[in-house]
Amino acid sequence: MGILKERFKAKADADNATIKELLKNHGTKKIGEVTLSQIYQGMRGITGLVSETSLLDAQDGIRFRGYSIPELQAKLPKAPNGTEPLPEGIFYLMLVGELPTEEDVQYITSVLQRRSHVPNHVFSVIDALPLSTHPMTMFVTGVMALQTESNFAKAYAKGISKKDYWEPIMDDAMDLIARLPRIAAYIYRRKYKNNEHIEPNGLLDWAGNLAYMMGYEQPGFMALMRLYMTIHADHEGGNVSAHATHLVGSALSDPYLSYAAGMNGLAGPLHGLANQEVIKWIFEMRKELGTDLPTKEQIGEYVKKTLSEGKVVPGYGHAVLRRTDPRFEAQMEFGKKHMPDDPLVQTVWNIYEVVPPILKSLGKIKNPWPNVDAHSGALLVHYGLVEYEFYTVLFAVSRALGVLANLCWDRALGFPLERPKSVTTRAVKLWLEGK
Ligand code: NMX
Ligand code: MLT
Repeated sequence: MGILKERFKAKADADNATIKELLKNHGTKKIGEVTLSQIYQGMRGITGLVSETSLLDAQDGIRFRGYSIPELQAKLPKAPNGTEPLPEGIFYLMLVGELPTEEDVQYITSVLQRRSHVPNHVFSVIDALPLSTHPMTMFVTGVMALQTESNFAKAYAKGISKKDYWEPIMDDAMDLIARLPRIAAYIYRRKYKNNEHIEPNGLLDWAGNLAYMMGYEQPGFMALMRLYMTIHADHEGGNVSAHATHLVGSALSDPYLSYAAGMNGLAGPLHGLANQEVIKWIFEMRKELGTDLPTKEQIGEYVKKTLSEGKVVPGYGHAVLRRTDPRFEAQMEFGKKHMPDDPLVQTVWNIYEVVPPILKSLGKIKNPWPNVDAHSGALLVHYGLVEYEFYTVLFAVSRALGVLANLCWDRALGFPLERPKSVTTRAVKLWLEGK
């Protein structure tokens, strides 16, 4: 057993004891009330899940095991001469519950390097799809093809005991995380770079290697990938991709099946696909207005037009947050440092000034502020990554860290099959009539 497994097991044993005690003493305490509106309105505000890796506060934003994004930027180990945290560190933090040392992060990097081989049949399956296929469809198809490698599925078929589930789940999680950059880069090079592929660089960290295999070797882009992979990793348990992964995992579907389910959710425009929608929307605006740097007045008119056509303003609003997303702020800081004069980045900042008052004035939108997706694309375009349909794949690679760390926890804590109760409107009416 490696150090990661040892430390995870020790933490899981301690947490299991805590939870047992907690439920023994407080198991019947009410944690909230559910109104009729809530069950018709996306279960917003209902506390119904446990996710140990991160916690989202409407005002404070996301905290990973108690640490905010600026704190993690300061405290997590960085690549040699690097400025941004290595995402291996946030993965360790989510799994073990403590900040990693430089050595811990190097250990994770080396494990991921060792496990990164992708079998050929995965590339054959991706190659069988037409080039016009959306990159997220190629990505999830590649992950499904990789399911042949699941340790958990094999162990379950052999009759593994419940108490040992967590171990092959963690092996699958590490294998899958290790292999995703190769699959993502393969899709990128196949679809956009003439099918000319770049072999992995065994000396690079996980995010640096992704950038390298995609063909982006600039230090700025590598730094961006490390930041990007860190800040997109997790957003507590109720978002669509985390919740879907957790739900499917609760049927003891292995991590490949569960993660693929989650990423099918990430591919929706109200969730992770919003990052492509933002850049598509800005490119369309620039084309329609015939300028690369629209004025704030022009942006305002374009926003009103978008709303009048019954469409959402992509990158704005959130189901939980009621402030500017700290992940947007982290990217804005990166932009100020690396590319303050880039017209697209400046447009994102101008949109940030124009959109919130317009959305507020509508009266119905609970959060008029930008989310993570409002900024990410502009930074990628700056380094030449203009193929916006690919952006959600990058989000998906990062989100693997959070949802797969969660699956390890789900099995280590022995969480059962998830199966909430549903009702029909007829049943609701009868209930209201007292029948
Ligand atoms: N533009 C226009 N209308 C909006 C927006 C927006 N950006 N955000 C919310 N609304 C509307 C929403 O469609 C709803 O309208 P209606 O009552 O007619 O159905 C109304 O405002 C109330 O919605 P909220 O309660 O404020 O938001 P909700 O929690 O339902 O949805 C989002 C949250 C994120 C789905 C929503 O804000 C949205 O569609 N935003 C644009 C898409 C986006 O940026 N998604 C990315 C989220 C982050 N991520 O990566 O996952
Ligand atoms: C996320 O990162 O998952 C999004 O912000 C959506 C959410 O938290 O609901």
